[in-house]
Amino acid sequence: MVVASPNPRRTEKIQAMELPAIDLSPSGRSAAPRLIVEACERYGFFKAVNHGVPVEIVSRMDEASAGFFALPASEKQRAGPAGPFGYGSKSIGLNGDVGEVEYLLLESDPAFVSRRSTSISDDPTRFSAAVNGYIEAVRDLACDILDLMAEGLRVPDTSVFSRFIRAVGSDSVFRINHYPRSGAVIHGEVGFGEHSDPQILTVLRSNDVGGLQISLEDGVWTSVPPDPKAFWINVGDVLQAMTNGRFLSVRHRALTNPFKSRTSMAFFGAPPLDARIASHRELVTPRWPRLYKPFTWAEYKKAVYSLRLGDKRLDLFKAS
Ligand code: GA4
Repeated sequence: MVVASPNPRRTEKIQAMELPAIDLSPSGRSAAPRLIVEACERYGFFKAVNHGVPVEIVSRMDEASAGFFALPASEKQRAGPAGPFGYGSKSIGLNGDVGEVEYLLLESDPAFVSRRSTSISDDPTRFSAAVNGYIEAVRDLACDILDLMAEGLRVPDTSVFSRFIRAVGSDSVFRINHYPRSGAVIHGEVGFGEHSDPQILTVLRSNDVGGLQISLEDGVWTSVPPDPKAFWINVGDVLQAMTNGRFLSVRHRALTNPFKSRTSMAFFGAPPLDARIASHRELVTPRWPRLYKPFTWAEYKKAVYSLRLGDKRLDLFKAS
């Protein structure tokens, strides 16, 4: 199907596709490792259902973010400009990328959240309790899923991936995005442009407004239906490198909705800065040789912030 694109001068294909939903409840658990591996090899993306994150934790976070974005612009700006942390509006990253979005980007460490909350909310204790509670829950979910991935890949030590996120000094970050409705413009506009996530794993949730799209092929987009009760999980660049290219760091973007505003929140699980990232030895074979040179997360992050949003930065680390 060819549909109106956010850029009216460019024709893009939007295809409908059933995306995998993986049941993490005790009864779905035995099939989960295999299904997760299949999904990550094919799409680098899947929906986690029956994930066990309590609804109160999620609704407390929804309230906290709605309260912040409803503030007058001058009050929100007290928490900005994002460089890269804090409140940002339209400007993304440090190199001139823009989108129809406003956001809060926060370090995931509870001490940082508490300190920063004083410029974000009149009730900083409540705000930081909501954020810290949410981060703790989604970090646990990310680690649980990473352990299932290792099991599915038949890596004997199932905490090989999750230990980076659990480590003291993990550089994980948390982002809350608010995409205002596009108003007078009938088609959606680009809220957050095409990119892959640099980290290990992203745990994403949104309100009941669509806008997220993933791309498995250049110029072909699949719209991801909203489901506020579920979490969308996507593979990041570092996990693509650690799995020696078996898992795909999926390219995605977010469009605004003409009629409703969209809120999404994402936990980006990352290693500590000095962690050394290399393809896991079980996944390097004579038939599937090493694809990437080893690097530290600090080196990778430097590349991330020196390039533009849509750049394919993992290419810089290809083994020769
Ligand atoms: C994309 C994923 C996360 O939102 C993020 C983003 C980061 C930022 O907003 O500061 C980046 C972007 C993201 C990738 C390329 C660089 C860095 C903006 C940008 C242009 C927090 C992240 O880690 O990488």
